[in-house]
Amino acid sequence: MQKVFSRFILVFVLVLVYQVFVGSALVPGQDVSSHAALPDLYEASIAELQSGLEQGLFTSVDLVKVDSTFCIHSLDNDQNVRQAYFARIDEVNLQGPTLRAVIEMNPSALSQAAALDAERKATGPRSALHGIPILLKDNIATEASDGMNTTAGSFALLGSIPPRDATVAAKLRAAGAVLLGKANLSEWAHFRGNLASGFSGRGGQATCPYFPQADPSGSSSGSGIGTAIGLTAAALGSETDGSIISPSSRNNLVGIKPTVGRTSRAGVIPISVHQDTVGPMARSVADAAAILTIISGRDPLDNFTFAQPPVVPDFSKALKPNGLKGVRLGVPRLFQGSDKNIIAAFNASIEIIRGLGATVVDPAEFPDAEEILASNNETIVLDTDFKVDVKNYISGLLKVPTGVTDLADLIAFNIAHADEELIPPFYTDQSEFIEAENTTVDAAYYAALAADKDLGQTRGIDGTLKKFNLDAILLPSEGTSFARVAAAIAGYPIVAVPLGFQPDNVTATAADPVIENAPGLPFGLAFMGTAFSEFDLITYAFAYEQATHTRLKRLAYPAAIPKTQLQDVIGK
Ligand SMILES: *[C@@H]1O[C@H](CO)[C@@H](O)[C@H](O)[C@H]1NC(C)=O
Ligand SMILES: *[C@@H]1O[C@H](CO)[C@@H](O)[C@H](O)[C@H]1NC(C)=O
Ligand SMILES: *[C@@H]1O[C@H](CO)[C@@H](O)[C@H](O)[C@H]1NC(C)=O
Ligand SMILES: *[C@@H]1O[C@H](CO)[C@@H](O)[C@H](O)[C@H]1NC(C)=O
Ligand SMILES: *[C@@H]1O[C@H](CO)[C@@H](O)[C@H](O)[C@H]1NC(C)=O
Ligand SMILES: *[C@@H]1O[C@H](CO)[C@@H](O)[C@H](O)[C@H]1NC(C)=O
Ligand SMILES: CC(=O)N[C@H]1CO[C@H](CO)[C@@H](O)[C@@H]1O
Repeated sequence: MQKVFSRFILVFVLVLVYQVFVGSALVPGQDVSSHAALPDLYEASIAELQSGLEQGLFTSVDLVKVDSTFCIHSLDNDQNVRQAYFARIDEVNLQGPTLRAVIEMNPSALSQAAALDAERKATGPRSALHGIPILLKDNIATEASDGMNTTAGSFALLGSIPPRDATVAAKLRAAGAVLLGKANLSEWAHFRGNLASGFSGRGGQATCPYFPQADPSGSSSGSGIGTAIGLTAAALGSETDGSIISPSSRNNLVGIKPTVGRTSRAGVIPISVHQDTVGPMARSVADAAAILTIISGRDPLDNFTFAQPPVVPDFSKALKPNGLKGVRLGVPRLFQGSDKNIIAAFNASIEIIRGLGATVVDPAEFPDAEEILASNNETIVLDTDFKVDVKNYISGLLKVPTGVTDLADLIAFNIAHADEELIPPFYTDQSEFIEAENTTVDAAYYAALAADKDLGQTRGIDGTLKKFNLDAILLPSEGTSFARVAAAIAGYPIVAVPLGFQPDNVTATAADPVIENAPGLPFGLAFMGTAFSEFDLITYAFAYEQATHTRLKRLAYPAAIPKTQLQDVIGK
């Protein structure tokens, strides 16, 4: 009895301490007392939102209103409502810190949320995502009837009509998620040329909410920014080489880069059929796992998806707090990068992971690391694939108002619309396009493709796992571009979680046009494995996340934290 009681007191004190220190920090200057049951949208988990919806504390319409900048015109011109509607995104997207995370809101989001609210009342929720707003990277197609564009950030595809939702968008829609809008990105998923991450012609320069004018990383930049500060419950990004993992880490998130073939790419503006993959970016491993469960699976429109086992696991079942016990992880130090602050935090994480019962083999170098570092085969494959795959994507569109049909047209379009796309002084480059246009599918291409598979899989990740008898590979997810290259060319999965923040005594670099390093910028920890090992990687990442809870140890800078909360819109 005594023991139970003191445990109760302890929990009570912990909750109180959490409320005082974390709770108050999360809602600067806000009175939460009268709405204690409402989740703070900066951090609200999908489960918390779902539970609030189920209890009737708020509706999906309320969520969209808080999260949405729009619909006001068609629905209600009352000034108070207008304030609420424009709330969180409006506060930070083009005003205040001008983060430029979101390109377009879904004009149908509010009516879809209302229909989903009615359906919940009548027949209950369809899934864990019923009524939950999700932001999509602007290379993921949505039905034109919604009223949103799908452009990879380029004016060249403005007004184009896709034949249907991308399969991942259709799966979210079928699960009852609200497709909230399109996120800004590095244009063409960072394949146009040597440009700052987070820039697109249509969306402008996105920046990181952890330091003014800082590089948000990319190419899923807006998906990362928007999720980091609660402009949405979570987002989808896509990765060819680093584009989910890097912005997830830079924006203090959990990112899952699934095995190529785990999630369908049908309806996703491509770089390479051999390396592209779509995955969740979320504030917790649990949220990311819930989304991955819904978007995974075989799809007749993308035959790579038939490489996965027929039954999609429920990735939420991978959330085991003791998930690192008895696991063997290896550290390829040659790929850890050179940032001393990151390496120090990474070293500390290894001790935590050992403390959680894992064996860490350190170092566990890739046997052919030097060859991977020297190889340029990936460039040949991506350049050649892009030219073919982007033409395929465009040829499947029902309408393209600009008339572009292929890569040569895109290059010409940019020159003809230089004021919108090739903007001086920072955004004039399209060298990657020009290089890709100069490729042909030839013997050298097939040799490069075969070399990548051999280097990335057989002599890369699989070879290293086998050599050291490992379950997975552990690395910082910033400064590991070479290791990401191995996972990229292999088509293998990565799960990243928050690891730490640049300390306050770091000197901010000059803005060129964005700041590359600065105090408080987050970085992540990556778990990498063999094909279709997402379930295990999620288990490891969850155990580490639960033991550390690094995400809340530092918030975005104050101006980048939206103030509007659910209590500001409910019943208004
Ligand atoms: C696309 O953007 C244009 C211009 O901003 C807008 O008029 C249109 O409604 C959007 N949606 C579609 C499906 O074209
Ligand atoms: C998918 O289909 C294409 C063309 O139909 C074929 O060339 C390719 O080998 C197939 N890929 C897989 C992974 O089955
Ligand atoms: C990290 O750990 C490695 C291996 O134990 C060690 O060689 C290195 O000096 C450590 N670096 C930092 C910055 O702590
Ligand atoms: C491609 O990889 C093979 C095998 O490692 C290597 O011999 C070749 O030099 C690489 N080609 C390029 C262009 O890097
Ligand atoms: C095009 O490719 C050829 C042969 O691969 C190369 O010699 C030439 O320099 C390339 N041109 C450009 C503009 O990249
Ligand atoms: C910065 O602060 C860290 C502690 O956060 C300390 O270990 C490090 O030595 C400091 N570096 C400099 C250059 O002052
Ligand atoms: C939703 C939103 O704020 N979209 C904006 C994205 O950026 C472009 C370019 O500045 C604006 O025109 C959009 O209104």
